[in-house]
Amino acid sequence: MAAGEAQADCLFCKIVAGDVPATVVRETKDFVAFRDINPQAPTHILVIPRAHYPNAGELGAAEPELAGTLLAEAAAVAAGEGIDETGYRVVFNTGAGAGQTVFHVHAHVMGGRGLTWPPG
Ligand code: D5M
Repeated sequence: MAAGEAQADCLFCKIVAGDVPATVVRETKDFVAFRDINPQAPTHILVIPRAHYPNAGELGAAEPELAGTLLAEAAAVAAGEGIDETGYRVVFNTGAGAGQTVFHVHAHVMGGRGLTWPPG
């Protein structure tokens, strides 16, 4: 398998392909942002690269420029949702032990309520 190639068994690759429906809020040549199906905050959006990388570390190692642009996309989504002024959180769960359940890198962009620290 070539790095970045779509995976037949990947849920988020299916969303990128349009084979699984999602509530898309923003799309660019390289990224898709859609509402999380199980929101943990009033605003909870997932930002994914169209290319398949299993997690943030692997994306950063293989495509550092794309990884950097993902942060800009997260900020653009937060601004589009109007949560940039009040504060928001960008999370990359990495590994099952940290709660990652979908192994296609995704930034959780969450806001719209006060967020406490540390997270669970
Ligand atoms: O985050 C994976 C996230 O993906 C989790 O918050 C639920 C969300 N999810 C799962 N299936 C869907 C679909 N079909 N649409 C939108 N959101 C979805 P993780 O960090 O891997 O636990």
